[in-house]
Amino acid sequence: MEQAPQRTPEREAFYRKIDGESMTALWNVMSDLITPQPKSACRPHLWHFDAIRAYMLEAGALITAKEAERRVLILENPGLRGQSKITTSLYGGVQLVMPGEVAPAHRHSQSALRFILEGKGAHTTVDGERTMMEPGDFVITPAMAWHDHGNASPDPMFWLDGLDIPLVQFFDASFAEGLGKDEQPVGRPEGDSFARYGSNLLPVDLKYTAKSSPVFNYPYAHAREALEKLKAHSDWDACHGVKMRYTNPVNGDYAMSTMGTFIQLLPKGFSSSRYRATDATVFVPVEGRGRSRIGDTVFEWGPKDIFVVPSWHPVSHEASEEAVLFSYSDRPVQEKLGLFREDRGNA
Ligand code: 1HN
Repeated sequence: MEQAPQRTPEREAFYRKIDGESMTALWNVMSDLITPQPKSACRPHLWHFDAIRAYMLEAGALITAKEAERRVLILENPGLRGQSKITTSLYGGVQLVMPGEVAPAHRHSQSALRFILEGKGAHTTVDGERTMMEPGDFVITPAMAWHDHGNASPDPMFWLDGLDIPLVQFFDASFAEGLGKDEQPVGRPEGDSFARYGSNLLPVDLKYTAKSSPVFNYPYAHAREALEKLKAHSDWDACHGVKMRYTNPVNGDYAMSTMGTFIQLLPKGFSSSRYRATDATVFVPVEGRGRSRIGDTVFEWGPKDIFVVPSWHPVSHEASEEAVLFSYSDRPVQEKLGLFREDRGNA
């Protein structure tokens, strides 16, 4: 794209005149609109879990989950402060539910994922079915599904919330309502969805049209077992190690329509090839330690830390111990719109 044309007194006078009519000249802004490569305010950033955890416990003493509705500290990308965004298109936050607390039932058009960081024995109820949550579990709250959380365990429970809030905001399509009580009625036994849809079986006459997977808890134990088997083959991907995406068993699509979710294993000592893609990605190491280079920035990470790789920034990972990383991005949306692009170097 060409740079903006020179400004002359005649042109300036013209711009002022049309400015009053809510018009502006494309030729002055075109090169900012149509950039040769993605140009984002989103920055690489890492939050250490220890720091998040300490602040969350402080928040735990300041406000109840009930009063807050959701006791969450938003992870705001430093390049996007004040916008409640972890990347340009997605939201991230860490939620704390203390023993005995409930986060009351509500629903909204934003879809949410939970990735459990610490604690065991808290539950979430989604559209009438309850599931217990454990570290490493990936749990879905689909758009407009009633959901409430509770913690009957003796320990605080922490998880990462990923939502498509900025996407819904972009489309001006937000709807939300409260149920008016803490907990929704439970209508199905625990484990019903998993038995029905998550066992490599489907109900024989299933006609399923919802956008989100009918499985809403993808237990870590299952994903971990798969990675453990696959790592032995050593046909590791040069950019990703052993990387899998969570799927909707009905159609093989992503588990959620607006957010792609992934789990990958980096073998001990593995050093990945440089990779870049248009989907800015939020990573959460679950096990192991390592470092990631994002452009000129290097992050050292361990379990439960959270870091962001912005769109089109080259990233490479090194695992000093065998590591497992969960991640999420807007890749399904970009793929559906024909916008997704990746660059594997020559790997
Ligand atoms: C929400 O419903 C939850 O249900 C968490 O746990 C975070 C952030 C913004 C809007 C709704 C939850 C949220 C949220």
